[in-house]
Amino acid sequence: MLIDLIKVPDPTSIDDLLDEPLGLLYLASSLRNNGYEVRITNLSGHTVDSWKTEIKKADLHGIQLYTPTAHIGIKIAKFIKENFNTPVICGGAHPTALPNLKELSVFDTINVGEGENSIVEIADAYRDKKHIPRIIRSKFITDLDSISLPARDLVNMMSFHRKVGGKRCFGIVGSRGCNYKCNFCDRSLFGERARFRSIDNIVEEIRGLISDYGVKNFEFLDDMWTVTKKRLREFRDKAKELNISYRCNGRSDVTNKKVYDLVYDSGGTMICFGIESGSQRILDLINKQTTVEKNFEAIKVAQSAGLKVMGYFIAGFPGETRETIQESIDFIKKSGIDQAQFYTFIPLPGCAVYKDPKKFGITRMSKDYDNYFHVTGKNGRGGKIIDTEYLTSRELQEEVKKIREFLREHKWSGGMQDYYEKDLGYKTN
Ligand code: B12
Repeated sequence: MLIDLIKVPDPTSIDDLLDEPLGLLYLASSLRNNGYEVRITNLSGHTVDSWKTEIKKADLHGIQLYTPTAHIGIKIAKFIKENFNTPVICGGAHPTALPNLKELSVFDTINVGEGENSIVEIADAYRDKKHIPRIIRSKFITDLDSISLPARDLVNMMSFHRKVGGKRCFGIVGSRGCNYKCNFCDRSLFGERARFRSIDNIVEEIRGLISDYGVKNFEFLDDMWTVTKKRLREFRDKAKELNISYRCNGRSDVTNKKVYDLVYDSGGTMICFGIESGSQRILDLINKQTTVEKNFEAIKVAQSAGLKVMGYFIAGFPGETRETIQESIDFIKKSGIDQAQFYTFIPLPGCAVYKDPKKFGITRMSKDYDNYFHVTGKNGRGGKIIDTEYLTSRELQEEVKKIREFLREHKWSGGMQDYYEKDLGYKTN
């Protein structure tokens, strides 16, 4: 039985061809281990309609849906139904947050949650012509080492071009879930408590990537890489002989020079903090559980350990004013951070703001999910979803222009991603 897993194109992205579709490759691996033949149809880079010639018949089609591009995934599902009349299932962050959405009626089965186990159950049911519920809620996989490594051999890995520090880099997910409760984040997919892969399991993946592709530069995509020193120490000891470099995410509230030394000593070259804002009021509204001071300190301490520091910022979280946006810009200027990325706030389904917009002072919230993209790049489109008591979406767009101007003019020391340089004309030292 042939199963076709489809990566939906993302025209909202500045560069849709940076990363392999890791979630689908995890599913593919699991299906293959259970005797299924799998094809990945990667539609990245296609314009909204040019994908049609790429879709070929299979016994079962599976589509991953993110909120801003779900409408394209739905179109693809309708195309498959009209042309082949074969079963189409979906999963991913969007249906996990909103499984009962009317627009999803084209799908025969909807998977809620992580899919490595449930997709096999679903495929078995289709193969054996057995009834299954339309919505399948999968349980969190407690032992992440039991999941087989992503089937990267099904795609041309060298066609993806994410670079960190000027070198090609592959993504690795070291843990799933997050223990924090930021009000902008939807945690329905991986849950509210982090689950960790063993260091041996991660090192095994890295060894495979080095021997298959010769790539020695990585990016840990998960939120919790730096939260325990014990794991970092073990990773440092076990990864030493591999001579790798990597970028990872960190948290300023657990700042401790030892943590950053361990990151550096295990090959870390850059750490990314969710700084979010230069205003304490906004950090508190987000429930970030850290302070502006700690953010400053974390940047300095990480830099003193030899790491470059990147900060993710949000513009337009409810409560934001022109003044607080200026505080974020001032923060960047004062902190000496090496790189920064700004995202306009989007109340992604499932996050606390989406669930109770009034509580956060939202006066209008669009449910036009096609416009739920939050990339500040690509000519500053995105982020026009809410008006608040403090800032309208029109005012936010004016501020975005200022932010883009600032990002272009500021002298960065971190070596920007090529696509940002192209989009914004960033200056690097
Ligand atoms: C890393 C990451 C990225 C990387 C992805 C790297 C990669 N190689 O895939 C990059 C930077 C490219 C990225 C981009 C975007 N991201 Co992102 N990303 C994440 C992050 C941090 C981790 C995701 C992860 O671990 N993936 C690993 C695999 C294992 O998980 P997965 O892909 O979701 O797949 C699993 C399940 O979803 C399910 N599944 C998925 N598809 C299907 C299909 C079927 C048929 C079935 C049965 C199951 C199933 O099974 C998979 C295996 O368990 C999460 C936040 C978080 N910490 O979880 C946000 C997150 C997923 N991203 C998000 C968003 C919004 C985006 C963008 C849409 C941003 C934008 N343009 O506005 C783009 C979409 C890109 C695209 N592919 O179209 C949101 C999604 C919310 C939503 N409702 O859509 C999240 C949840 C962040 C958040 N909390 O707000 N992202």
